[in-house]
Amino acid sequence: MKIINVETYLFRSSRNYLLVKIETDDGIVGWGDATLNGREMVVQILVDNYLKDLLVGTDASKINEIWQMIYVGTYWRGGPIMMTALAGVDMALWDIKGKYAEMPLVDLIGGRFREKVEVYSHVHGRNADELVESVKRKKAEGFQNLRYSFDSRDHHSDMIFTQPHQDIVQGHFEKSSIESLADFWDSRVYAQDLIRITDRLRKEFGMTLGLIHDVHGRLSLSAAKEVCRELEKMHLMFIEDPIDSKKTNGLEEIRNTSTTPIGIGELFNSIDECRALISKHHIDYLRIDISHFGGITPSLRAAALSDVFDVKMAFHGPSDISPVAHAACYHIDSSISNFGIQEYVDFEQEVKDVFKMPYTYDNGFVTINNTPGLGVEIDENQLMECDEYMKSYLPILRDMMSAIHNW
Ligand code: KDG
Ligand code: MG
Repeated sequence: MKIINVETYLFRSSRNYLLVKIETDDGIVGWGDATLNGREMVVQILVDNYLKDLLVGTDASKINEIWQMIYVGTYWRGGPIMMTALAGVDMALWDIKGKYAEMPLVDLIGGRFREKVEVYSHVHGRNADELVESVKRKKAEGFQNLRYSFDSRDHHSDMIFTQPHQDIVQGHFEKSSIESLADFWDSRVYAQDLIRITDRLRKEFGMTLGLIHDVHGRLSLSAAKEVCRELEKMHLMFIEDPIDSKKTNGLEEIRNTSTTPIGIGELFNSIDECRALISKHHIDYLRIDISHFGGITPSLRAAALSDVFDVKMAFHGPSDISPVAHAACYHIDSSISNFGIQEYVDFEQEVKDVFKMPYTYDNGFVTINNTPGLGVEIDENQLMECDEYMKSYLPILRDMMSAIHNW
């Protein structure tokens, strides 16, 4: 089962995606997702100019060995660019293995632990009333778990701080300067609004609705401690990234002062970045992104390590990684014992025209079918019809106290 070709496809189908396609000499084709929102071209260069040379001629069945050879062998290991490229390759190799074995990934990695995977969707409102209406609509679609976001208004200055809709904002396409990317933000106004709006949601919908809020690393440690303490009685499923997830030394303090569950992980690129958080149980949910963590191989290790320390998995599932990555998550979610929840996106029709999904959503749950491999069929004719890649930049938030935050 020798690799005879590695190709990348960078295109735009409602937003940008980068796919890796690997072909073997026995005619099997595997697909992986290597999309890194805002830096796609760099990942493509890495796959095309460095990884392809290493892969062609290698036995595609040796996934663990190939993974380590690339990861360790690069010497300058890790980081989002490298780990996204490696993820694209890794997913394609698992896809090949499943197709060769005529088994879906879920069976290759231990079989079904559950038939259907519980998911959460996103709701946004410009204010509390609008948010309540959005929740009602999503509940009517069957969702029992929702991540909520809202805009904040400073009543003194009348400034509105838009909390970005992280699922749909792709970034700024036109850029005149780095300053043009920055939106203003006031963490104090936001923190107060978060407490008030969460309380309103609980009053409207009771305690059984699963509520998740993504702070996106925008709070200082002391503000995050206060917010987590205040939210304790509102029983969130979890608060995501309450502080900058690259500076997690403060998490212990949050843990010691509140019982609000914490989910972190979308910015992690390797197990080295989360080993201590898991083993010290500073987080309740590990939210790694399969496309930025090096793919299926290391995600299975992270899930197993989390299981040992009683941390649950809640894979990152935004629309800026393709359905190939989402399918890989659903396979893993279906097979592991420490599954927590999965972030769900209903892709636009134009995306569904390119990617034939192996999974279906019904009443708050997703079921992955038995198509071999990852199970996503790529319609290459449709892919060729897609728009060209369009460079974009993620926004920046500039706090009134002049700190720069994640958007
Ligand atoms: O590209 C950035 C998005 O993937 C991220 O902002 C989405 O935070 C996110 C989430 O939890 O889905
Ligand atoms: Mg997030």
